[in-house]
Amino acid sequence: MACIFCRIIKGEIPSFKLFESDKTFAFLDIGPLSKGHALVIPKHHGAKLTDIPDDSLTELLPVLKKIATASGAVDYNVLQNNGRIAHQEVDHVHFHLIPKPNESEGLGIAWNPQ
Ligand code: IU
Repeated sequence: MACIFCRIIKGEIPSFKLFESDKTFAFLDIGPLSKGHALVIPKHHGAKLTDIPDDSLTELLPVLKKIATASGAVDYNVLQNNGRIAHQEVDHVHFHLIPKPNESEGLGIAWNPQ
C-alpha cells in the first residue's frame, strides 16, 4: 500500500495518535507549523474532498472540534488543501488544525508592519 496516511491508520508507520473510530483517525502532524498541529483524516482513502463519501465526512468536523477543545487553543486555523496548486502534498484527504499561539508563549510570529 503506497498511501502514507493509510499506512499510518494501519499502524504500519508510527504516529502520535489523538483519536480513532471506525471512520476517522487523528494524529499530530510530523512537521508542525505550531505546537499541537493536528491532522484529522477519514479512514476511507481518497485524494480530494470530492472523493470521500458523505458518511465518512460527517464525523470529521465534530472530531476536529473535540481536538480543538482538548488542545485548549484559543485561536487556530482549520485548513484542507485539494490538489497541487492548492498546496496539497499528501493525496489522502486531511484537515489541518493549526493552533495559533500567542506571543506570550514565545511561539507566535510577531509581525511588524514598519
Ligand atoms: P498538505 O495539506 O498535503 O500540504 O499537508 C500534508 C501534511 O502532512 C504536512 O503538514 C506534513 O507535515 C504532514 N505529514 C505528516 O504528518 N506525516 C507524514 O508522514 C507526511 C506528511 I509524508
